[in-house]
Amino acid sequence: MSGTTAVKAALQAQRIETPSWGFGNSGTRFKVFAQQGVPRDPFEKLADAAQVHAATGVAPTVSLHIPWDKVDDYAALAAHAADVGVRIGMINSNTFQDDAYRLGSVAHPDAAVRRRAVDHLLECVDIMDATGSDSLKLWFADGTNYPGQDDIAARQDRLAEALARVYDRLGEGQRMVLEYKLFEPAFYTTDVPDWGTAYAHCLKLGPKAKVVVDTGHHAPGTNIEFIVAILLREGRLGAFDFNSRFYADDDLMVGAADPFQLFRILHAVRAGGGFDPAAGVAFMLDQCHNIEPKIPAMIRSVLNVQEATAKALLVDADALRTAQLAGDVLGANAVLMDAYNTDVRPLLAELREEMGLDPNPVAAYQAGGYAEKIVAERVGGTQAGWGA
Ligand code: AOS
Ligand code: ZN
Ligand code: ZN
Repeated sequence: MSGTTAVKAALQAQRIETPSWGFGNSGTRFKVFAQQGVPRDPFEKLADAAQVHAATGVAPTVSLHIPWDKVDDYAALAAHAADVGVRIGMINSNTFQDDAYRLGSVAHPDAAVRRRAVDHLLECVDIMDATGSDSLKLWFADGTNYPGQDDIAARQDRLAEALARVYDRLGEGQRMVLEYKLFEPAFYTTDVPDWGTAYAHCLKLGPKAKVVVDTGHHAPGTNIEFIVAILLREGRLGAFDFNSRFYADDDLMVGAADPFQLFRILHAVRAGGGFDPAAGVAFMLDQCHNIEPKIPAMIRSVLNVQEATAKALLVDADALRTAQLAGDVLGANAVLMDAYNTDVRPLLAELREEMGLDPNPVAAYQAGGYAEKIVAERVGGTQAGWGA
């Protein structure tokens, strides 16, 4: 295989998962700007996600969020996904929106609240069984706001106990992925604030527990590619939640704020063997499109990941190794920058044509009439939103 053919093959094999909640209305705590044609239920969210896959050819799975995507019949939801051309991806739990969780969920001081949270997580595994999903995605809003509010280590013990109960319930071929976040909604301590804490819990649990790196969940200046390299080296990188940020957890389109950082992260993925499907890394988008139209924004995001991936794949690995071993600092850096500065859009356009797709997926979606159709059809009912 020539270099370009291998790069194209890797790009064609890459899978990028979209989030059901990215198709619903969203906003900040100041205002949710409603958009016309937004899905009214999980079935319509899957139909919108299928448009992203149809346009890009690499986004065949959709993350669900429970209870935002609660339905009576999950097998029917999975069948609907297949009908529209996608599959159910990760099941995201929610232990942050009930009044009971004011002081936390799995780390709450009250055992009854912890039980309620664990019951929800176990229900999510039932939903994995019913939908064929292989991953339970855990993000906990647990933490404290004031020094002295609760015992830091005791909260870790409670968290570990809850995680172990859920881990034991996982079936054959199922896994859990644990996401960390520096702060928000808790402002003094967060119970899973960083990759080290997540990794420590995963290590204790066993090989079916892996870490999720959400690119918006670090302190400014954090070297995310270093974290990625370490987790891959330890076989514990479970998934990415891709998005981009200027300040905190902005959840903007991936690659919008800092395309060079995205490239560096994906270079670390490639160097650590993370593009090999056997590595089991899920490339997920965790974004909210507050002011931009949602489906084209999701398509744009997929393209941004593809462009950064293509550049990472174009890094001349042999030349890089030679320069590194020779101590050629400038030469090694130049190899990386040459790849980053390559315009990969013609290569991706060519690949799409080879895949029978329109070379310009955003334009193809916009010309297809789907946006007008959903605005006309989706009247009545309540439009789904972040949190509903
Ligand atoms: C929260 O900040 C995390 O990024 C979560 O991954 C996610 O956005 C939330 O659970 C919605 O599903
Ligand atoms: Zn996330
Ligand atoms: Zn987040």
